[in-house]
Amino acid sequence: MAPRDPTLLPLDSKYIPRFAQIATFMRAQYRPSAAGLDIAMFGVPFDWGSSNRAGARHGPAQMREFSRLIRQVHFVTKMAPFDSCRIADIGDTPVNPLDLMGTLKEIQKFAADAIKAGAVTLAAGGDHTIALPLMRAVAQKHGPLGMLQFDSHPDTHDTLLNHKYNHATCFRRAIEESVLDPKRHVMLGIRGTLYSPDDLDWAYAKGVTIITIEDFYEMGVPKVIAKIREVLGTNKPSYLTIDIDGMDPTCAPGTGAPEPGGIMTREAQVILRGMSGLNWVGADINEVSPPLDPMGQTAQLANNLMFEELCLLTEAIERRRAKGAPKRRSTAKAAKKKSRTARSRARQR
Ligand SMILES: [Mn+2]
Repeated sequence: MAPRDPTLLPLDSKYIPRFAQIATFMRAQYRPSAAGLDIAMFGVPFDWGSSNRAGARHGPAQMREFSRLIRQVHFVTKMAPFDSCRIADIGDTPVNPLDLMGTLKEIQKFAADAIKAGAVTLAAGGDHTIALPLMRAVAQKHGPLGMLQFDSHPDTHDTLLNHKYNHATCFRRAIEESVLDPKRHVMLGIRGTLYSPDDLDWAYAKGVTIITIEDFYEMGVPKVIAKIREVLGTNKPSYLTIDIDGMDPTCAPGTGAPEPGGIMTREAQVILRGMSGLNWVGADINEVSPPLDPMGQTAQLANNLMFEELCLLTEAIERRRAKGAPKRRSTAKAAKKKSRTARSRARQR
């Protein structure tokens, strides 16, 4: 298949060594805006919503550097996102490390501009706070969103350190603002010591589906996939957020609040591949903290999961495109007519 836009193909590592040239996500082309794109990848170098060990502000830079290793075709499905969609890295959102609330506004505006230009957003954080402004922008277009949240923490506290906007409260705010529909919200991988025994009660009371790590290992991967699909549904708009601390710390040590006993790499890959056919309208990956993992093992994993997200978004765009296209029957009729005309012309010759 010819690529949708040959000028937007990533650097091909078969011909241009991986260590050469400027780093972008997955070696994609850089574009200064989302105009003309189907999918806009960007960084959100923000970590002033972190309550403890920061460093995720450096996540996008390290992820770009390590994403030189990503190739262009999915190993299992053979999907080639850069062939069927127009995809580029549009840089980072504006940020001001001395202004939390102002930066959240900037992130939201940046994402909203990309969406207005016609693109679906795929962001790399940044701490998990970034999901709130990103989802606000996506919900402006699609209404309240369903969501799969890979995470070890629920992020549905009311306040942390007396502050309402941070990486432990973002999804409580999203539900309160009707950006996120709690009935179509699945948390996956929740674990770790609690502040108090009722930490999860608010989310349960709202109707959030919480698959704790205990549930996860009891159910097994196929049942977990089926449950997520059932809750999100295939038609309504869904958002995918991956907090890298949902992964086991042996797989992803470089994150602010690691919780032992989490999801392993292979399990995460299989679950994400089980999410095809859903109506994904945006995605992010977050909480990669390079100062806590200068070797980049965490970023390396994050990039592979980001590629899975890119494939899910691509497939959802293809499905929406096919729905918008004329029905197959009329296309077949037109083709038949065309070939008849061609045949009669050939006869005339
Ligand atoms: Mn989180």
